[in-house]
Order: sequence, then C-alpha cells, then structure tokens
Amino acid sequence: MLPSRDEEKVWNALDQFSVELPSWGFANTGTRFGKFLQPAAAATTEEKLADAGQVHGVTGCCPSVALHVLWDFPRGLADAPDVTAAAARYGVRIGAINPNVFQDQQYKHGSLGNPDPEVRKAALAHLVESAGIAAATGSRDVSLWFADGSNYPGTANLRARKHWFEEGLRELHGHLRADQRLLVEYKPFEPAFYHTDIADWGMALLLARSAGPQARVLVDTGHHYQAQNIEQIVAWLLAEGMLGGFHFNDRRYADDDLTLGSIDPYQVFRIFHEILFYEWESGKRADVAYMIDQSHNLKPKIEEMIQTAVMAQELYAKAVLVDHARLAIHQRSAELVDAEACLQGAFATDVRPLLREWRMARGWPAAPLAAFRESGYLERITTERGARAGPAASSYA
Ligand code: PSV
Ligand code: MN
Repeated sequence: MLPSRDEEKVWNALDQFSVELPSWGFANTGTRFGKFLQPAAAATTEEKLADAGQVHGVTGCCPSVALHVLWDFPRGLADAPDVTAAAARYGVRIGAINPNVFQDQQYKHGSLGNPDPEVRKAALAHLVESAGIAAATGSRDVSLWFADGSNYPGTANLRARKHWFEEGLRELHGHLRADQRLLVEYKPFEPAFYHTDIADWGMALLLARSAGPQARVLVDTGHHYQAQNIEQIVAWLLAEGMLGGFHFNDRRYADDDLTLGSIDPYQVFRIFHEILFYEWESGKRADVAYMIDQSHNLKPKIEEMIQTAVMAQELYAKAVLVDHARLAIHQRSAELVDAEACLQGAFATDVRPLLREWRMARGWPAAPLAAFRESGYLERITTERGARAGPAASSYA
C-alpha cells in the first residue's frame, strides 16, 4: 500500500495530466512496402475525431486531437469551422496543427530549404495558412516537421539552406497571434538519407531561437540515434526554457512508431522524471504539450491509442512517486546507489490500483480498454465503415 501522501500526489498529477491524440493514428496506414487495411479505420476527419472521442471517453486524459493540414483540412482554412464543430460534437478539441510541406511534388528538393525561391514562397504560404487554421480552430501550437534534406554529398548547400530556414521561420513567426507557439521538430534521417536540414535538437534550438520568442523545440522520441540520451536533451531544453512538447512513440530500430513504452518504458519514465524534477526544483510548471505520434498498421487503432494513453498515465504516475527531496540530498552527497534507488523504487511501484481508484473517483471507467470493448463501438464502425465500396480511403500516405 502506498502512503496516502503519495496517493494524493499521484491523484493531483493525474488531474493535470493529458496527452494529445494524432488524427493520423486512426486512419489506414502502412509501411513503404504496403498497407494492411482495417475496415474500421477512419477515412474522414470527422471519423478520426469520433474515434478520438472514444479514446478520451474511456481514459479521460486525451481531450485534444492534433490535426495534419493536408490530410484533415483538404480545403485549407475553409474547413476550419466544420472541423472545429465536429471536434466539439465528439467531446474533444483541436490540438496542434501540423502543416504539410513534404507531400506535394514541388517539395522534391525541400520546402523552406528548397533552392528555388518560388517553392520556398509556396511553403511559407502553406505554413502561414496553417497558423491561420490554428487561430481559427482555437489551437495554440503550430507543430512543424520538415522532410527537407538531401541524399548525396555535395548536392545541397547546407549553409544556404540553414539561412533559408531561418528566414522562413522568422517570417512565419511574424504571423503568429500572441498566444500561439511554433514547435520545431527535428529528425536525423528519413526521408532524406544523407543530410536532414533540422537533424537534431541543437539545430532545432538554434532555429527556434532565431525564429522568435514564441518558438520552442518539439522532441519526437523516435527521432534520435540509438544510444542518444533523450532525457538529457529534455533536461537541457527545460533549463533553456525551450522545451515545447513531445511526440511520443517507442522504437526498436529507427522511427518505428511503436506503442509508447512497449520497448523501453523506463525511457519514458526518465523523461517524465526530468520534467517533474525540474518543476519541483524551479517551482514552475513546465509548459509542455504531450502528444502521441503513432500510426499503427497492425494493431486495432482505437484500442492501441487507449493502450498508449493508459501507459502514459502509468509512467507519469510512477515518475510522480520519485522523492525529489531525498534524491536531491543523495545527488549532492554523491550517494550513487541511493540516488539511483529513488528512481528505481518509483519505477517498480505498481500504480495500476491507484489509477483504477482515481478513474472511478473521477467518473471514468475503471478499466478503459474493457469499457471500450463493451461499448460495441468497434463492431458498429466495422460494419458501417466496412460497407463502404472498395478499400477504405486513407489520407495517410
Ligand atoms: C515525421 O516522422 C513525423 O514524426 C512528423 O511529426 C509528422 O508530422 C508525423 O511523423 C506524421 O507523418
Ligand atoms: Mn513526430
């Protein structure tokens, strides 16, 4: 049994904790080798929001949905009122808006980093429209990921491209409303395999700094080399006041988009720990957007998102249990074994009974996945959506 002070800490933390769902996680998706279609997969923005509403309805911790402009707003800004209304109908709100400057044919050699000024202009126009969509849908964050890069040495002017990125992001920043943020995501490779323009957190940090005061860095947990210490990046970005948010997913090899915590739950725990430790030491709440960036082609999509949200809550609750005061003393005295035990003890605690109690006290189902399965929703959409002619359409490449 946990002492009640710990229980209270965990309950308070769970009351504040939420994690954003990605609309693209509900659509049919695949690998570059093909797609295995699911009859229940969402094919429209409305269906994605409906499915997200189901996840929030049983977990209580996913009140917002990140949207991808090209996939979810086919008519751009004109779709904003309908999409906002649909979200409200399904009990969720619009989260981060993700522009898409990587699919169009014109972006073959990059978007903001393209040597052709006309393409850079087109990319900027799309980014500015995306900021407008965020404003129109009541969303705060414009979340930027660029596929820009090159495949062969010597084919791109690395410094010129850095300069074009600085220019473009600065200009985009000028279009933000006072309460909006730009989140700059980084990724070392894929789709480009020689260089990526924003390859790591240092480059993202420099670009965010030069863009303006409302820009921050976004850490996608799948976007690092194997041995990278992600929680140290998190700690440094916190110390610099530059951590804006996360795209959570797990991986075994590269950017695998596996379920959060399925391979290395201790990694996620350590990230949460760094954030909570920072909050304890600074007395400030870190303004960090927790988002999921996973799109599953084998697991059933809604169930997988429930699994992810519950895992996020569990790992967050475990991190809350770290005794910060004790840890600080052990660290100062270099009591290595005792300091490490502070983390290990918290990580080893089974928080599931506590989460169950919290859920029941707050009016959420005690067992989210079971509640979803009992609801009959999956059977209903499988029949309804499966009856559509031909394979289910997808807006996810
Ligand atoms: C790119 O790998 C990424 O992580 C970006 O966040 C995209 O928006 C997302 O995946 C979906 O393609
Ligand atoms: Mn991402």
